[in-house]
Amino acid sequence: MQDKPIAKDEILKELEDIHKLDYDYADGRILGSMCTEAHPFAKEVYCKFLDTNLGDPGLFKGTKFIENEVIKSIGELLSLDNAYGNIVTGGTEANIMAIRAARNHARKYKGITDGEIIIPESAHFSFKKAADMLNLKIVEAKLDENYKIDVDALKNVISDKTIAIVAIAGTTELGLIDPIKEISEIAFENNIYFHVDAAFGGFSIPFLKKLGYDLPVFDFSLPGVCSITVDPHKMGLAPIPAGGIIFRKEEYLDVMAVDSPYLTVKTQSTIVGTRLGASTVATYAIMKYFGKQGYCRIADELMNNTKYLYDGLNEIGYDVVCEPELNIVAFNHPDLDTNDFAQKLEEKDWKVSVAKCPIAIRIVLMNHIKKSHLKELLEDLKEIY
Ligand code: 0PR
Repeated sequence: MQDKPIAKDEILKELEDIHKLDYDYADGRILGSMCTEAHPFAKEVYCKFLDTNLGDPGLFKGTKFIENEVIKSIGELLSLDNAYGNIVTGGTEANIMAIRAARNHARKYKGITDGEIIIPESAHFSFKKAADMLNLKIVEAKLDENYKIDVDALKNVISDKTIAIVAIAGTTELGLIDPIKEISEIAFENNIYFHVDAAFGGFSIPFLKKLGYDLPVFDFSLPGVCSITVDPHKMGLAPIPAGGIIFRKEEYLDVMAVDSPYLTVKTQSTIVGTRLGASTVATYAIMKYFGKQGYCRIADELMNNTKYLYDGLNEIGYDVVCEPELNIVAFNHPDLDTNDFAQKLEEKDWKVSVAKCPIAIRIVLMNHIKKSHLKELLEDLKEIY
């Protein structure tokens, strides 16, 4: 740090220049992100609540009330009347909380001290962090030919040490929904904690179903489901950092509680102590602002764009990995190696990401990618072909 203060204008000028290194969602070039530009109204609300700290809720009773309301609303969206949980920093923290709840619950009620979690090969890497931090062993459940959990393979890896089973509603790479109903039954019968990672799909599947899209049930209406991750900062169009963890029962929060003697509350169950209230309030505001109708409109629009890209790719002759269930399309060039293909797209200034399972270019059709961008992309893809 320099000795003397610097004038605001000078600092702002410097920051503006540095900010130019960042890609802008509005350019429509970011094709592999699950985040998007937050709605201007959400940003406006965010700024008003920047000083609030949900880590000491007795001091911020209004903001804590809003967190409870958001959890209630998301819970209702997921067919749960009395939801418990928190708005956290993202899907990673939400998944770690779910696994921590499962581990502590199994330790307390089943005496399991060297637990295992069963996750699909398609699971987000946040579960690897969870297992590492919580000293758990990962057991992978194989996928079937459609890149979804193979239920029989899953049954075979359940053991006395299994403290949680994880399934995904909207996989990171392909946007697919695992056979959650079948897995819920298995988890329920075996009295095993079942967590659904709907970080991506949680804010679109309920709306698409409402519109009549034929998508499987994935929520708390299935008795085996104990918790669901659903991220406002992905398909919810809320500003970062806004992940959501919803628990069916309060006891899952209770088993994680530690004493917090000098706070305005006696215990704390979240991982993070001092917690920003702004993104939670912005989530509340944007959910009210859109309502179910608004989210239905957005989800439908994004699926239309997805179909447009899917059809366009097939028309040119690209190998599309699977028919999209949600707004992600993964594909390969019939001849080129995927990384070389990605390089060609990078040269044309498209920011793509490469999926690993299977290896393919993956495009997440978020709100910032408009039809006009897709037209441009398809033109470039025609050229590369
Ligand atoms: N669960 C699923 C199913 C996810 O896809 C992700 C993130 C997470 C959990 C973790 O969420 P947080 O990143 O909020 O902790 N999926 C994307 C990914 O890792 C996130 C992402 C977002 C990646 C923007 C790139 C990007 O530009 O691929």
